[in-house]
Amino acid sequence: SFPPARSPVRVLTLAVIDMSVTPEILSYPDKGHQQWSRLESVRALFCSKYGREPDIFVRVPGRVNLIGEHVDYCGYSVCPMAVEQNIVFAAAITPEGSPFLKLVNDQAKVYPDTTVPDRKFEIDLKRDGWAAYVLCGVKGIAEILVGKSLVNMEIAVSGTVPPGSGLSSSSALVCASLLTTAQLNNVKLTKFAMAEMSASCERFIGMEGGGMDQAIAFLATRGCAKHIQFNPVRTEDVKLPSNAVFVIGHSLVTKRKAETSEYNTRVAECRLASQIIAKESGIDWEQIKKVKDLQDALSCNLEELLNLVDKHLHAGVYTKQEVCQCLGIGENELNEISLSPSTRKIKEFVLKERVTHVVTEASRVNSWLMETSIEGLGVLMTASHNSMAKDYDASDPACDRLVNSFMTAGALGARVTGAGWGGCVVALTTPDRLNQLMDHVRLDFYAGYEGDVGKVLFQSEPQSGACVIKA
Ligand code: ADP
Ligand code: NG1
Ligand code: MG
Repeated sequence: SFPPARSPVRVLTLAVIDMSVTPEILSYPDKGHQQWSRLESVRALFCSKYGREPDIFVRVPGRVNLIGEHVDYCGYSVCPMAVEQNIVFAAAITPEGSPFLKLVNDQAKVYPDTTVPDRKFEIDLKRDGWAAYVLCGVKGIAEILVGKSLVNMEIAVSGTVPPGSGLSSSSALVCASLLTTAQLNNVKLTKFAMAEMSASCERFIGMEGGGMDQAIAFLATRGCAKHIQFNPVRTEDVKLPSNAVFVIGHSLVTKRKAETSEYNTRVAECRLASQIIAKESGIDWEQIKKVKDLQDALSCNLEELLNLVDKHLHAGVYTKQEVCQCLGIGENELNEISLSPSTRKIKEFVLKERVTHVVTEASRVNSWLMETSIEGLGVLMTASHNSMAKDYDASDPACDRLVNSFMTAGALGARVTGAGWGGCVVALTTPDRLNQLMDHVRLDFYAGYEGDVGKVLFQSEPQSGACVIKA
C-alpha cells in the first residue's frame, strides 16, 4: 500500500558538494595501519607475478543500499552507503612492446590470470569472465582519449566484496579499473564524471543498470549514507539517528546478475508499463523510457501516478502480443522502440506489479528521508522488502527466512539489498540490542553453517569512496 505522508522533519542535510573534486590521492599507510597488511599482500602478489613494483594502488568500496531498490534505472533516488569490503588494484605502466593488459587475481582459482594482447579488444562476458568487468573500465577511458592510445598496464586484483551478493562487487571492480586506467594515463576526471562514466561502461557487460553502485563507489564519504539522485548524479548526506546500527547478513544464495535474465527483464517491464500508461494518457509514449519520464510528462505526484497504474494496467502476465496491441504497434517496432537486444526474446511481461513496486519504493525513499523515528525507518525498510518480494519477485526464500530471523531477533526492520534473488539482507537495530540480535541470527539462520560466520553476518558502518594510494 502507499506509505502515508509523514511530518516533514528532515533527516537529510544538504552537503555542500564541490563538483570539481577528483578522487583522493592518499599516501601509503604506515606499518600497523589497518589497511597496511592488505596493501602489502597485493603488492607481494604484483611483485611475484610481474617482477617489478606497482606504480599505484586503487581502492574502491562495495556498498549496501539501505532503501530505494530497483528504482535507479527508473530515474528515482536511492540511499546507499559504502561498506568496508572493497576491491584493491595494484598497477603499473609497462613498456611499449609488452602485451596491452595483464591481469592477476589473489583468488586465481576462481579468477584466472588473463592477458589482453592489444588495445583493439571486444568485451565478451562468456569468453572473458571476470576480466570483462575490468575491460569495461578500460574501455570507458579509451573512449575519451582522443588521438592518443592507452598505455600498457599490469594489474593485480584483490577483492573482499562477496560476489553476486548485492553488495556490488561488480561495480567496485569496474570503478577500480576506470580509476586505475585514468590515473596511469594521466586523465583527470571529477568523481562525478567517473561515477557517470563507470555507470555507462558497466553496461558493456550487458546489464542495463541505473548508476547507484558507481555513484556511491566514487561519492561516498566516511560516516554517512548518501541520498543519490540521477540525471545528472547528485548526492546529499543522509543524517541518520545516532543510535541507528546496520547489520548485514548473507542469505548464502548467490546470484550472478549479468549471467541471468531477471534484471534486464525488470528494466524492460518498467519501461513497457510506463509506455502503456503514457499511451493511455494521450502523451507521446515513444519518448518515455523510464517511470520518472512518465511522472515528469504527466506532472503528477507519486500517489496520482499509482492511481494511473491501477487504472490502466491489469495484474498478471501480458504476452508480447498484448503489449503490442496496447501500444498499437507490431513486434518489430516494439523491439526497436522499447526493447534491448537482451530483452527482445522475452515473450511474457508482468507490468502492474513491477511498476507498483517502483512507485511505492520511490515514495518510501522520500518518507525515509523525512522520518525522524528509528522505528519508522525500520517499518519502511520491511515494507520495502515485502514489496521487493511480492510485487517485484526479486527476493528468494533464503532472503525471506533471513529477514524473518532478523525480525524475530528484534530488528526494527530488514530487507534484501541490491538486485536481490539471493545475496544480502540489511537489518536496522540499536546498540543496546545488537549483541542479542547477532546471537539470535547466528544460532537461528546460520546454525550448521560451516564457514566463518563473521564473514556472512557483520555490522556495517559507512566508509569513504574510491581513492588512489601512492605506492
Ligand atoms: P554483485 O555486484 O552483486 O556482487 P554481480 O553479479 O553484479 O554481483 O557481479 C559479480 C561478478 O563480479 C562476479 O561473477 C565476478 O565476475 C566479478 N567479481 C566480483 N568480485 C571479484 C573479484 N574479487 N575478482 C574478480 N572478479 C570479481
Ligand atoms: P547489484 O546487486 O550490485 O548487482 C544492481 C544494479 C543497481 C541497482 C540494483 C537494484 C548494476 C551495476 N547494479 O546492483 O544499479 O539497480 O541492482 O537496486 O547494474
Ligand atoms: Mg553488480
